[in-house]
Amino acid sequence: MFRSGFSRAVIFITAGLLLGMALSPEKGLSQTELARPTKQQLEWQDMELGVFCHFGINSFHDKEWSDGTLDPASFNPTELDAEQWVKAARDAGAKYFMLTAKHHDGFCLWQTSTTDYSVKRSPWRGGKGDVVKEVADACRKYGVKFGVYLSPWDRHEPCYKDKKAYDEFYKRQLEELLTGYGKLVEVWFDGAGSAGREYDWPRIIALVRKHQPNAMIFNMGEPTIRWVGNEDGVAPYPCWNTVRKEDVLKFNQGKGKAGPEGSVWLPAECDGRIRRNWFWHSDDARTLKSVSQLMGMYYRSVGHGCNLLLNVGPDRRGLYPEQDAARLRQFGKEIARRFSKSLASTSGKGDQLSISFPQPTWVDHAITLEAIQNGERVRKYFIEVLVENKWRTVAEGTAIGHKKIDRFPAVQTNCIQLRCVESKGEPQIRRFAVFFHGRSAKEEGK
Ligand code: FUL
Repeated sequence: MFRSGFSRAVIFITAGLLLGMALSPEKGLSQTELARPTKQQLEWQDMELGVFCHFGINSFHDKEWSDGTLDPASFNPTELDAEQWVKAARDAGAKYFMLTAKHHDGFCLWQTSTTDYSVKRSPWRGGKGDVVKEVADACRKYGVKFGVYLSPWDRHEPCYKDKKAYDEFYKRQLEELLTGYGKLVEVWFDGAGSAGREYDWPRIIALVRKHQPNAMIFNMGEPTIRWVGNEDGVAPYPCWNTVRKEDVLKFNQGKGKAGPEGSVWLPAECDGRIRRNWFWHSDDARTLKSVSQLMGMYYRSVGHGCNLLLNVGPDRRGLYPEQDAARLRQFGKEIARRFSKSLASTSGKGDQLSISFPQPTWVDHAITLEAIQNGERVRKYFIEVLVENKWRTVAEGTAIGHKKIDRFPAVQTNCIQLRCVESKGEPQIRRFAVFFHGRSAKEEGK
């Protein structure tokens, strides 16, 4: 029932019985009362960190949004190396990689049969290149999962004006991506530019389900994951995993509201950028985020139970700039330095879990995970340390969900406990782990 990451630590699990509350295994909870994730959602949430890759015709013109008129011949990366991108993502600890196969400008990074506004009409690899294939292959090689972004809004395609014709066109594009590049982890449907436009979602989603039944669907149609509501790579707290049925499609406009009583499991993804822009620009190198800023993002995305999708754009050579790749490595190292080895950890069911140390031990971080396959149960909790025989609260919160990282001022203690004071059903804690890294909890923002 418990395990320890620290041999000298003595760990006790004090189940709710300590509070005099005799708990039945499910505290009278029927299986239907709590929304639960699918197996695919669980796997997706466990990945925690992904790298987003905005690359396309815009990368060659210092543009974020172009209108579909840029000359395809200007797409000419001189040293494109998708393995360098994927290796850098892996070094950050990212478990998935999302490529913009087509952004709003309509320029396609693969050998599509639907339009010639693509790599086909570029000088790159003599017009025979396929960026999607090179990235998919690199991902397979380095054990990183692969997914695609395919913008519904298309500013180049003349048939966009004709709803029916464009729906067919878009489905053909999607089907090429769904069938030509192996397993996809996620399909990103970006709502930008599409306000007021209805696409043929039932058929679009049916295609995803048919060809890639395990892929997550981001934010449109019948989403299985939701947009967190900003592009800063951070989640509000609490960021519950469940939403009301009637809200499922509202997140696309940044309008839905998640709450603990929702009947649909719809976890959030936080998309953010390593630089100011999504695409590479010649003049934004100085906006490259520091490790400390990235850690701040991490605490407020992964640390709030969400996935972080961090964008890094390749430059005109078709490479991640050296300083961006190095930053990804440093970021990965810093996450590992702080969290790969706990002082001690435990797990179990019940309202209370504690970790005791034989000697007073410095602590300043706790990471708590719920066993969310059984629903998000905890509604309110405290983390307390025993100091001079008195319990002192060092952190408190509402949602735990997939993961909650709590930071607090360093304190020396013989015992630290997680005490859940409100829950729906018996709390089931997958892991409660404590750490010490000795920096002020104020750093990197709350
Ligand atoms: C937005 C887009 O308009 C941006 O260009 C970028 O792709 C971002 C991830 O989503 O909606």
